[in-house]
Amino acid sequence: MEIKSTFEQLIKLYHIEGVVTDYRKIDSGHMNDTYCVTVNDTDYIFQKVNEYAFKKPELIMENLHALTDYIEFNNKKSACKIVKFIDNKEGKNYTILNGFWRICRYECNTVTYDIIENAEILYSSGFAFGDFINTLSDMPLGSLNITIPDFHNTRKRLNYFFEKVKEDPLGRAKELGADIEVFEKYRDFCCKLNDLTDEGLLPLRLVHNDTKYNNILIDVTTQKPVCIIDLDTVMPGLAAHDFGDAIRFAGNKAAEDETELTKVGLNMVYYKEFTHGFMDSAKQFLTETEIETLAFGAPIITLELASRFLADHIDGDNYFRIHRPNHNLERARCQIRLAEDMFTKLDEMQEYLVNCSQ
Ligand code: GN1
Ligand code: MG
Repeated sequence: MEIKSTFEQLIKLYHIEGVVTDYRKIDSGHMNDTYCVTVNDTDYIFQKVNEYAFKKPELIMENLHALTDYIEFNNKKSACKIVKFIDNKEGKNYTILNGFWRICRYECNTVTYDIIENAEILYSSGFAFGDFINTLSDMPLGSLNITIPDFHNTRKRLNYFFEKVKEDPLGRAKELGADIEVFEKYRDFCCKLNDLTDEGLLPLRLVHNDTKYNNILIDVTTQKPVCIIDLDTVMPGLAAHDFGDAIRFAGNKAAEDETELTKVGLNMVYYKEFTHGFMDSAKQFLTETEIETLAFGAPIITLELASRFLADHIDGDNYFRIHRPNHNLERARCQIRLAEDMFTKLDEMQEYLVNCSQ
């Protein structure tokens, strides 16, 4: 069925008056299908949740209710707001109609960035992501559903990767010896956060778990964050995952899938701006051990993602949406290159973090 007629049917199920006058697909994000849909003169975001990645999407939507209720009832003042989906006529924040849909108002005058051109805008986003964890710090861990089990369990992610290498269903792994070796080399290192958590040295917190820079809507005029989006994986996790993933994305000199690997690397100016902002909101609650883990959280989460991209390539690209052949392989190689560059800068990263924590 034509997508426009799905939109037309959907709005009838909501308190949205008018007709669909325009729509366009928004191509950022590797999971969900996102559209900007204009109904008369008002823009909305219509999003179809990926049911391959999220086996029970209603759990996400329950979490979103719980998060907004928590923030509203407790009158939490945060640095920026979080995305809120509209209720349909039945009072539900999602609708099943040729898929699992949710709708929110489009935030006017905002943009998202895949690559950052100006380091100065990173301070406030770092602050916003740190503040997000702080805002939820009193919410009981058990009040949210687990939407993807073991989401940032790096040890399990690597075990799965090596299983896929062994299985090699499409014969793709046998040509990837040099890439696979990287994961053998860093496997123990990558389990450091698992080890510290198992030893009870790191607290679990409600964290965002997907702190890509394009998951913050930035005001076009002020260049300040307005709204944190993509709350699908807010679950108990580690501060180092949120910090590390944000650095992985915003700190990279190049795009996440850059194929010219000499362009890829950690920009320390970006790193410092983001870190300064993050620590200004997070140092009040982070433990000393957590602060010690933030810097190496960056290469760990970067290699974890590289292993996920590469496992998906080996498996036939079932999970991450690709835009060209070998796209997941290119993404994986870019992330490996980035992690290797981070390793050469770890001392400097750590030193800066310690300065910010004082
Ligand atoms: C996916 O949905 P999106 O594109 O924001 C993925 C993240 C990865 C990211 C890499 C549910 O995020 O874990 O870090 O791609 N989300 C899920 O760009 O797997
Ligand atoms: Mg996402």
